[in-house]
Amino acid sequence: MTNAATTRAPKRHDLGDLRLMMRIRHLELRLHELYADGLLGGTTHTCLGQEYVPVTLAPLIRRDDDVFSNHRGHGHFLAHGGDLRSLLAEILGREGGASGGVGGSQHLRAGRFRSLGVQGQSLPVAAGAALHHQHAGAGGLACVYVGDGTWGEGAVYEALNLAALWSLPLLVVVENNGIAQTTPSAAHTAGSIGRRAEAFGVRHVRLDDMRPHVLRPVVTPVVAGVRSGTPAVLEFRTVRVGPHSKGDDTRGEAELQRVRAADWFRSGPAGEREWDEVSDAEAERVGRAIAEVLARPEARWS
Ligand SMILES: Cc1ncc(C[n+]2csc(CCOP(=O)(O)OP(=O)(O)O)c2C)c(N)n1
Repeated sequence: MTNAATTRAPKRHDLGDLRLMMRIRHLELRLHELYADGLLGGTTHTCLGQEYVPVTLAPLIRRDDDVFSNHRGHGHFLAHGGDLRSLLAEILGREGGASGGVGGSQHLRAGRFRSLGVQGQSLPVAAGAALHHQHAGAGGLACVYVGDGTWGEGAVYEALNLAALWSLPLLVVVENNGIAQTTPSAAHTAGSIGRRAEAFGVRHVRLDDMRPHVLRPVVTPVVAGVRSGTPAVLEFRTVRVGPHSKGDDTRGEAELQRVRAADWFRSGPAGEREWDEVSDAEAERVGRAIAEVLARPEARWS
């Protein structure tokens, strides 16, 4: 198990990373407003606070890799090459959505990127995709995003077992935000994710920083190792800044204050010249996309 907390790196974000993080942030903020205004049907789970995780990994994942996302997948989708308007159209049930506008927030598809909300289901499927990549021999991998609460699903361990046994190119990305819906991790996880991975002989790296340019040099060799058959678990220690879904946040004020203080969006500006400029530009970009998508006809079942 490695603890990869680093504090000596330069402060500045890469501009491309910052733009993408801001785009995801402003999208997620607007989705809560759209829901409140009755313009978003069904449900949605935002990744507020966690945007930097897929942004860190994005340049390391190839278009021919398989990416499996979960219920909190908007940031994953955008970071792994999904289009903003097709995401919005899917969430808002309009024409041109990533899954025809009838799947909604949890059913996104772009190339070899797919999301589904059933916890734990994706790990065995990702292990199967990793087996395919192993057979194909082109250095591809399967990357799967899960939350800490999902480690309560037995399928996680079946997949880890086979990944280790067969040396599968499987990258498990854990966004450990310390809570599963309303249950704090301490109330649902005995031991630790690191020790559980270790029990199968699967490499585990814990990541405490929240800046892509600091994290990327740490995860790059791990991803390269996965491509050559050393499966790995990357555990990002992160925060869920928003509610679980729409208005369902049961955390007390003290905990919410701790979480907000750790949010990259609030704690970032020191030494970042372009922060406000990039934030405003991305907010505007998201606003334009929403206006355009809302003007489209509703998606139809065919
Ligand atoms: C098999 C299954 N059981 C229950 C749910 C309902 N559910 C959706 S998200 C969630 C909590 C997930 O927690 P975690 O894995 O920590 O991810 P987070 O929401 O914190 O990102 C639950 C219980 C589900 N989607 N799938």
